[in-house]
Amino acid sequence: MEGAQILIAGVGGLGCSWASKAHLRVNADVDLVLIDADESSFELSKQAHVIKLGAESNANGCAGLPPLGEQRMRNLSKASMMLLKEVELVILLLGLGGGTGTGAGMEFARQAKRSGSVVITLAAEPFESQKARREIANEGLLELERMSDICVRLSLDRLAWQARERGSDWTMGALWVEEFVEGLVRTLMKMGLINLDMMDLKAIVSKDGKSTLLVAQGDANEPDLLFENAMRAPLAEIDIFGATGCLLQIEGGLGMTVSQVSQVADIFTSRLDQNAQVILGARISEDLHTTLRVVAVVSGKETD
Ligand SMILES: Nc1nc2c(ncn2[C@@H]2O[C@H](COP(=O)(O)OP(=O)(O)OP(=O)(O)O)[C@@H](O)[C@H]2O)c(=O)[nH]1
Ligand SMILES: [Mg+2]
Repeated sequence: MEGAQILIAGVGGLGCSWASKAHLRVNADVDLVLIDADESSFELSKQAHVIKLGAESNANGCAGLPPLGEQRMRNLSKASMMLLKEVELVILLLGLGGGTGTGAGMEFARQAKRSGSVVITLAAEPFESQKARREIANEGLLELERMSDICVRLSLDRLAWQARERGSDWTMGALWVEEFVEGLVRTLMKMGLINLDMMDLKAIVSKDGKSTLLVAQGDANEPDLLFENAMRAPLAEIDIFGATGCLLQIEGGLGMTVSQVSQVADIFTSRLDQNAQVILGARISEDLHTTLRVVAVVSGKETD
């Protein structure tokens, strides 16, 4: 896979904010689209394609009404299908609980699938205390999961809590999302030492059951810590036990050894089903020095 066509898509207020920040880290390599009814979201990036939902600019967005967001997105399917034409992978970022992210986000995922893309969605769940928003979120989530090859649910409570621990801007918790998207894009963009490509990704995500994603970075000599880091991600649920498929990409500096790669691979696959299909890739990136970066796409989990 020489340069897969990847599109980062942000939908709604939080989605656009996350997507534009994540895109700054990889902007030479991938496209960005911002989708919102609220034009102020488009000021976040100069490089973005924009899709404006609804006729007039409206700071209320889609007013907390997912069906309105969905309808407006459907009306613009011509524009989005044009944009999606050559795209192989969509990384979709949104916050559930409002009208735009929930409604238009789900419809955009549907359009992306229809045009043949693999869709990886990062969906933030509203804070526990936001009861009304959580109800809206739950309504939209099922369909969003159905439309995505992988739907990773982020817990805003966990995200805010961890961001606070790291002393970063907890209001958005964007740092973790930026790192996650960067790891994912860098992994899926280029060819590895062992060749992984979009077909491998499709083979893994097409398994029955749920899929999730782990991304971690850490010292090459501390594989246990690396795994712990991955498990500490602010996901709404992390359960890889018994999964039947795993695509594991390990990236390290020039000094990365075969034994480091196999130790990390052992740890990340030890909880999978013993007959799991594991596709392993490894790549050297000079800028990583003694750090390893691991991206694991885990699929075929039992649905609950
Ligand atoms: N951490 C954090 N979460 C936010 C912030 N703004 C919104 N959210 C969360 O993200 C969810 C979606 O909010 P938005 O992205 O603003 O909603 P939208 O998709 O634009 O929807 P409408 O404006 O109703 O059309 C909400 O349920 C909030 O819980 C923020 O600044 N920080
Ligand atoms: Mg909004």
